[in-house]
Amino acid sequence: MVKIKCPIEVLQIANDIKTMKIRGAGRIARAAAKALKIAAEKYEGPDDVEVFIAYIDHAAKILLETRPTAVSLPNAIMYVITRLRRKRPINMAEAKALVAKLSNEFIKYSLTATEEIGIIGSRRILSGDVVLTHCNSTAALSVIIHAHKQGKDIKVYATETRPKFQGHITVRTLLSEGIDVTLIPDSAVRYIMKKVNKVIVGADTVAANGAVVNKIGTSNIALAAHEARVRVFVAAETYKFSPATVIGELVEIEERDPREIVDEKYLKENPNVTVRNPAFDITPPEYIDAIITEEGLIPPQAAYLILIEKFGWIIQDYFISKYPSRGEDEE
Ligand code: RI2
Repeated sequence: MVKIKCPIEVLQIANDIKTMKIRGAGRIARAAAKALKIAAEKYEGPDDVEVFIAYIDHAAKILLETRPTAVSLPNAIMYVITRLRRKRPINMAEAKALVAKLSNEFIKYSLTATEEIGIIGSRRILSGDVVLTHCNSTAALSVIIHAHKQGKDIKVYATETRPKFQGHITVRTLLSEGIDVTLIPDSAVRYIMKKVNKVIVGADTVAANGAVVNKIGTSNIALAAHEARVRVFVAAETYKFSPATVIGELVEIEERDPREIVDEKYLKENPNVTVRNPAFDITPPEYIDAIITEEGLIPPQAAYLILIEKFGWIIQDYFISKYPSRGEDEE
């Protein structure tokens, strides 16, 4: 089949996701959906829906190869592609319009979900609460900002989040909302935990057993919170739940360039030192009190129910591709 080149704008978005110019699990998902819409608009191949779908698949593949951990990215792409395939558009105009519609639909859903999480989660924040957050999560910040807008008096500790220092973005956002915020180094978490009474973080991926994959350091925070009897809330839209984990797939943890930790000179002068830069870690469900989703506040153990409700047919497809007899109709 003819291979049509991916437009430069799509390659640019893919590169921005890879280099973290566009970052945050929700943001990269929306950017990927937008990139597919741009790909559809820029299509210059033959007037053949099958070729068009193969071209969209190719763009999707490039986007999927950018970052491996946040499932929001493949879920956003899957949202567009599976519906495009199922709908079977009869001509090019319909196919292009459908990709644009699905992309807009996903983006709107994502933005609304973040708002709803803020409203739902804010009910658990009380005046006088001292909240600790890690990295920079739009969903977690939505909870804090909603609570503040309701007139609740809250104080926030934000971790720096080495090596990329996303904590500074969190601080800027909270300050611009007029919220009392203190920046702390990641290593001060256990020391500060005495003053904290709630932890709120985001998620890149939630597994079927309720384990949460989030920015490296999250599991240390959850452990320190558990020791100090401080509640841990995770704010996560349902497209951050991973359907592949239902069939036993593991979540790949992204290892980034060591030069985000040390410079080139250090690496040259210390050839025997191995520097590792894992970007995420896994917090087991036992250390999480609740996950705040747009579908409501759930115990982490209910992740499977969300997955079946939201991705049931995709999970079914996974099973059919592995065990074809499952797809056969019963007598
Ligand atoms: P929202 C980020 O990953 C952080 O781990 C953050 O907690 C998570 O995405 C969710 O962010 P990175 O892209 O979708 O900074 O809630 O590596 O904004």
